[in-house]
Amino acid sequence: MIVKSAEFVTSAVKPSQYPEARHPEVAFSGRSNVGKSSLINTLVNRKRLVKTSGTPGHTQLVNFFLVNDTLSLVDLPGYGYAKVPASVKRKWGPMIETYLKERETLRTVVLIMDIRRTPGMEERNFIDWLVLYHRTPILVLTKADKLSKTAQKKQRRAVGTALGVDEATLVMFSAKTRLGKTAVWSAIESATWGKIHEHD
Ligand SMILES: Nc1nc2c(ncn2[C@@H]2O[C@H](COP(=O)(O)OP(=O)(O)O)[C@@H](O)[C@H]2O)c(=O)[nH]1
Ligand SMILES: [Mg+2]
Repeated sequence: MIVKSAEFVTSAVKPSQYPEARHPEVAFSGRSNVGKSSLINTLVNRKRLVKTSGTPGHTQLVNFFLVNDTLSLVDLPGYGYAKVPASVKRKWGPMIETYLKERETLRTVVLIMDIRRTPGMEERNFIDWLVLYHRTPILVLTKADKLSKTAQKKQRRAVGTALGVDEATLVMFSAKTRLGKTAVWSAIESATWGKIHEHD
């Protein structure tokens, strides 16, 4: 994907605030602080289109962005962060569930995980749930730069086993080195338009 433009559209706390569903949409999900905003910024070649943060768990907003006036990117609030108050968690779950179930333009979900942390039931359940709703996710292991090549390979295998998926389907990524940027775009493009675009 050659990104010519990327703009912020809106922030929403509830479905009535979502922008009209006019473009194919890709949602990004992951635990707070996993590197979700950094990944989106890397994809669109921007430093700060999406705000990154050292203090996770605060934004409980769904942020919408538009790329090339044709593709909608959605930054979902991070889940599984202990410091999020229970009241927020109670609201977050149903809100995100409704979005993922009912957004008719949603083409795929990019599930971002820290390569250093072997995922558990939380991720397995989430993936199963997504598959049930025909939202088979693109699985990305980010912060790969934090591990040596050897450790990356080892951890990729461990994550594949933990999730019960073929490790070849796990996309290695780094916002720091831009490793995997083209691979993530290819996966998004093929999920969105059904084929891998020739360019980029
Ligand atoms: N080394 C390294 N740090 C990263 C990477 N991606 C994100 N970070 C850092 O991780 C922290 C959280 O990133 P952010 O994108 O805000 O995470 P979010 O809460 O999931 O949106 C920030 O300090 C980032 O600079 C990466 O690929 N490599
Ligand atoms: Mg973020």
